Amino acid sequence: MQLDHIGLAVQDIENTSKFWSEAMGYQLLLEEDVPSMAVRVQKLASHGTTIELLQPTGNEGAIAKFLQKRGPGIHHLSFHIENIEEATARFAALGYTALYPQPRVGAGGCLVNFFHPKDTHGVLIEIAQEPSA
Ligand code: CMX
Repeated sequence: MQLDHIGLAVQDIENTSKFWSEAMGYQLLLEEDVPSMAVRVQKLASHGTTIELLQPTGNEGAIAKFLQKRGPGIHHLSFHIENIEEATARFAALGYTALYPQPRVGAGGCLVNFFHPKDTHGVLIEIAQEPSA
């Protein structure tokens, strides 16, 4: 599976983005609110590596909870897959149950699902299918 992006939970998306663009040389690809996840998202890329910044839009949701418990930092690894239904079924056959019964729409219109870090050795795994696939 190809790594699509590294998701970072951030308190201040503008300041974090400034660091990634001016110090790290990353270019802004996308900026949007994802209401289903209660986050504002920026994707920045350089040399084939994509970083996703996630700032909560309120006090609820996975990113708000993560920040309250842990503070800013690496939140998840996201992997590109061609067919999310097939991938979810393959994981299930191996004993790894996705968080959502059906994929949800994430940033950039991708269909996404997740595997709990308690099942995946401490790392939250996202699988993501491009909207056109
Ligand atoms: N990475 C590693 N460990 C994590 C974690 C993460 N991102 N989030 C939680 N944990 C750990 C906690 O540290 C805790 O461990 P301990 O029990 O040892 O203390 C345990 O998991 C449970 O933590 P929690 O705070 O009670 O978290 P929940 O189980 O309520 O929620 C999760 C965790 C994965 C189910 C939730 O974050 C979730 O639903 N995530 C999927 C959706 C999501 O992340 N959306 C954000 C936007 C994504 C996007 O748009 O790309």
